[in-house]
Amino acid sequence: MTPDAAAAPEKRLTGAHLWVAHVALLGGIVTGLLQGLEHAGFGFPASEYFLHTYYHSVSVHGVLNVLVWTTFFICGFLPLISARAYAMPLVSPRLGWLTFWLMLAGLLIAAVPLVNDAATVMFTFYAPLQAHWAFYIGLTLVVVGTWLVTARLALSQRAWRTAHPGVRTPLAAFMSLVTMIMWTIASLGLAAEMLLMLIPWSLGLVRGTDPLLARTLFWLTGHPIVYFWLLPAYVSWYTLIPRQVGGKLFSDPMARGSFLLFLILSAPLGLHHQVADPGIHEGWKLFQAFLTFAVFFPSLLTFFNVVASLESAGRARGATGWVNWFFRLPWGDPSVAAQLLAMLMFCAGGIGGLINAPYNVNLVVHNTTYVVGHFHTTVGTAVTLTYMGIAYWLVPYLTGRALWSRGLALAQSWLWFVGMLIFSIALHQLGLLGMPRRTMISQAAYFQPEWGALLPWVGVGGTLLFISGALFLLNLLLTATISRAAAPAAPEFAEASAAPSETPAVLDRLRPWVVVAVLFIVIAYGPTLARLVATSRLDAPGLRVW
Ligand code: HAS
Ligand code: CU
Repeated sequence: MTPDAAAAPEKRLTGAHLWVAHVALLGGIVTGLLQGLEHAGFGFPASEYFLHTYYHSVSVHGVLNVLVWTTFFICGFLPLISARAYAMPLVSPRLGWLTFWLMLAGLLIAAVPLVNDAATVMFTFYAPLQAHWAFYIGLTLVVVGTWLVTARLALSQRAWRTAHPGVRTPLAAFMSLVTMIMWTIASLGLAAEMLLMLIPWSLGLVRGTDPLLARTLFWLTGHPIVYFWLLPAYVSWYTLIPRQVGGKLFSDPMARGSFLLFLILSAPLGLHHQVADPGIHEGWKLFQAFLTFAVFFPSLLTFFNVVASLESAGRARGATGWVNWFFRLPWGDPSVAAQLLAMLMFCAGGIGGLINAPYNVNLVVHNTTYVVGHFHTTVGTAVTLTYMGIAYWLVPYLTGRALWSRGLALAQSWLWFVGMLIFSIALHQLGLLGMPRRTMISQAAYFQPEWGALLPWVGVGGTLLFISGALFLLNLLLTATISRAAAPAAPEFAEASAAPSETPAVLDRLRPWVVVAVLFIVIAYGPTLARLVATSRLDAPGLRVW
């Protein structure tokens, strides 16, 4: 069967996910614009009909962008790409649709309090800030939906293996499954926090809660969630981009190895978000700081493998120097250009992450806008701009209509890159000058004069990002509605120079790695969680400070 025929039954389902994702992104860029302008000194247009306060806006912005845009894009993209990779339809389209409706229902349930200013608790929903129970229940349903996506991909892999004994799982399908399994294991922390703590507490069934225990369970999931966002981008960088630029993937075994390292190393290091929290032993914080440097390694493997793939393509296009291969790549293709720019930004964003991680440096940057700068270069660009680049072939593929304007798409990608450079450099610098994150800064009594010169740039960058995001959405909307030309073929998967058959069998198995992943979590978190549970008084009342 051809990949196109195999993926045909998946197209409408993927399209449904993309609609939700892109509507969320629209809300995300509007709130982002208003927040950027607030920092630039324009005030915040609070209103009882729309966004009640600045903090209401930040909560909506975070939830829509990092929880909804990402999750719905991923749950639409990975199944489709898996069906294409297997050249076999996935099992049970009915389960796929059931999952989608469950996730959508969860999203709508959570959206009611969020929009009505009853869940102004940011996307991290730290207790003892207390949201309406519907917010927690709705988000939990979305997470349960993602587990069903994992189940469907796992069942499909089993069906494929039965039909193809002894053959290595196609790389893109393998990576998609590893991503979902990693996320499913990691999300157990969040599930425990929701089901055992936040939901009963917000319903008034228990007297109080424990902020430290809740935060620790949150970050057990909250760190690996960043790799849940990143790995689908890596799927594209490894399995599609080398072909899109006219080359080959450098190494299939190394690519699988990198994903397996993410499977075992993503979760046991969430304490690097809690360096400043009291009540957790320094020894465990240090241990998890070391693991944070360990999970840098699979990204290094990715850097090496993807650069080698791009370089061979550039050389095949006639480049001879040390760096000019990079400029010989097909920069005129918006899907490629967006993703190359995303990779470039990730070089800086990833290094920023390594700066956040050490204990003493974290004390300088924690809770400042430095962290905001970091995550806009990572999830806000490495991930988001890659998803945009994917959408530039995916939406035409789903609708059968060519992209409305390639020129606009190219301009949009560059505008995002430049806007983000301005925006994130300003935020990094402001953070080093001690400016707090998540603050309506124009109202801060402690406003520092040295912030004044940098703040307008936050507004300039935010405005460029808004324009870029709006052009992206407009281009897709016009593609889906009025574009007349027929869509070109979807990109095929890249061949690998080191072929899948050379991959050791152990790099194509999952069970042993899942066991190791769980073991690492138990080692890194067991003692801390056991002590927190044993000493928890569960007596903090819910607060509504807004
Ligand atoms: Fe992070 C906080 C550490 C990666 C997202 N991070 C956050 C928050 C978010 C986030 C959302 O240790 C804020 C959460 C909140 O609200 O409080 N982060 C790291 C480290 C990495 C890292 C060590 N983060 C990410 C990714 C994210 C993300 C990825 C989203 C997708 N982060 C932290 C820490 C904090 C933190 C602390 C807490 C701060 C605090 O105090 O609150 C690393 O995994 C990054 C390794 C990656 C690299 C880049 C490799 C480059 C590649 C590009 C290939 C390029 C090519 C082209 C092929 C070092 C793979 C090249 C071409 C040429 C010509 C050169
Ligand atoms: Cu982290």
